[in-house]
Amino acid sequence: MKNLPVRIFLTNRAVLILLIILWAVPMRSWAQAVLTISGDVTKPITLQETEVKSMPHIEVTAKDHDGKEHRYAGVALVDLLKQAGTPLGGELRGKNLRKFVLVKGADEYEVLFALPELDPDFATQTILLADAVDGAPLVPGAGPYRVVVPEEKRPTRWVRNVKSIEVRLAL
Ligand SMILES: Nc1nc2c(c(=O)[nH]1)N[C@H]1C(S)=C(S)[C@@H](COP(=O)(O)O)O[C@H]1N2
Ligand SMILES: [Mo]
Repeated sequence: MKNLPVRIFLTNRAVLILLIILWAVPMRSWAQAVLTISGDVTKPITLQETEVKSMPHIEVTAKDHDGKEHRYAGVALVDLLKQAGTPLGGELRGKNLRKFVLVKGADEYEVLFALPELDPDFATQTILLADAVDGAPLVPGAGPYRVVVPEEKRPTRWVRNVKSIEVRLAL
């Protein structure tokens, strides 16, 4: 009988922990990742997942790290840059050719692309911000967005968990 208060305390604590878990697990999976496009652009933007999903998507086939071909779907990186007001196409001359793009993952992993690499007036491949692979959303370790550089021989620039895209001017 002496143990009753202790037992009630432990039971309450167990219930509390259970409630926290029940609350936190869906909060994590429901949390919407945001994507920011900022820096040397005329219209910096922050996009919700629903906004990215509603943008025109294209598909590319590319060899993964595992050496197998996969079908990636997503938004062309250039379309996101366009939305934020990045100089592209005919504007890619003079000083604008010193502008570059830094794509950053949630773990701060960061890679650089030159604007002509992303612009269809220059590039022959389409570099993608993929949100699906083989018809399914990317796994949490890679998604919701991952860069796909279809023709590149190593997947080093295939940034996982992309959270921001920044345009900068080289000095
Ligand atoms: N966010 C993030 N993306 C990343 C990396 C990283 O460390 N962090 N590593 C890169 C490297 S070096 C490689 S080889 C590939 C590995 O891809 P995989 O995870 O599909 O095997 O992811 C690339 N993308
Ligand atoms: Mo790598």
